[in-house]
Amino acid sequence: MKVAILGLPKSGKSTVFAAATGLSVDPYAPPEARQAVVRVPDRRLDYLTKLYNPKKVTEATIEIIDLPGHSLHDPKGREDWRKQLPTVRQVELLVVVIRDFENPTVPAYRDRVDAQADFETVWGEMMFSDLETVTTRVDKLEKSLKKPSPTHDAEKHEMALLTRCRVALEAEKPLSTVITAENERHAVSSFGFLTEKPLICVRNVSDSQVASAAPLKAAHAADSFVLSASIEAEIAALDPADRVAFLADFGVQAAARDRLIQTCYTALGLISFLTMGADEVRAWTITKGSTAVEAAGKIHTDLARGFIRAETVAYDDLVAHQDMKGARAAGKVRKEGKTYVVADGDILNILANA
Ligand SMILES: Nc1nc2c(ncn2[C@@H]2O[C@H](COP(=O)(O)OP(=O)(O)OP(=O)(O)O)[C@@H](O)[C@H]2O)c(=O)[nH]1
Ligand SMILES: [Mg+2]
Repeated sequence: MKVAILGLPKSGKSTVFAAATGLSVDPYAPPEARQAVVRVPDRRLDYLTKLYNPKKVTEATIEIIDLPGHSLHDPKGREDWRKQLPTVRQVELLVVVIRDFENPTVPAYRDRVDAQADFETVWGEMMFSDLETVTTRVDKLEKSLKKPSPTHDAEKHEMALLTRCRVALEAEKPLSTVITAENERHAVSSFGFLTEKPLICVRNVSDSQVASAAPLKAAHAADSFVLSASIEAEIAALDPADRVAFLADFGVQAAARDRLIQTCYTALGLISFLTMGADEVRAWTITKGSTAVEAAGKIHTDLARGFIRAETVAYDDLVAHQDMKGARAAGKVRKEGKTYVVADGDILNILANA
């Protein structure tokens, strides 16, 4: 999974990135794009590791990209925003960080702190960028449709779809409201439309506001939540054992890192299944609704091809009966076929013909 963090200048993006990745980001470094792979914390792996003492433990991972902010109110800034679009178009999910903290040493965007207006600015620019892409392509198609060509029918279809896209964007509706069918999604996937991607809106508030502030109104966001990037940065530096108490002092329940990762999973409709053995205990990411044979294919294409069955036990059942032996004795280990829909936390052992 690939995620990009974006927003206006000095909204706290790199601080959120640092908190999520555990990396330290030099506040005086020139604004630049950074990238890191984050391991997804999963308590279930800890339990399985204790049981099996495997040679290797592999968590699911998320790739996070931190982008510098640009002023969207001057031509140079908008030019720079445009330059980073190819990177943004590749990701599956956008995290927009909006500033809502007072700090006299950090200049505010347009000299005022107005979180709701800032969100609208970023969102408006996303719509505008998609409209530009759509318009450019429509103009091209208009020309080529005037001449006979072997791809005429396909182009006509594309034209109809993009015309609907243009109408929606002009009416300030995101493309996620237009592109709903799987074949449409496929047809426009190469454009990487921003307003088609799930978006998480993060309101970055001062320490004193974090317990009371409400999430921003972000109409088309998959989720909207509040954090204090400066608290998060402090937590990242603490011993894990001290984190809960530290957060409780601010009235915060969980570190935003965990919430952010969880929200990314939910927004993308992802779940994890687990595999275990003496060699490796591992978490794998799949889309909700995936079948056993699709899960097998995630591990190895050969396992999908030769699939016989999946020996399955729910993580909670395993824990309730201590180990595999206990779960088996209690009749909790099932034999499932190709079309079994895998549930979050299922432990799978795939049997396949070589
Ligand atoms: N008081 C306070 N300061 C913050 C908070 N979040 C970020 N800052 C400070 O604001 C400055 C900018 O934060 P960054 O995380 O670098 O902001 P950014 O969005 O990555 O900035 P650009 O990449 O330059 O667009 C840093 O000096 C941070 O320490 C916060 O929640 N509270
Ligand atoms: Mg930054």
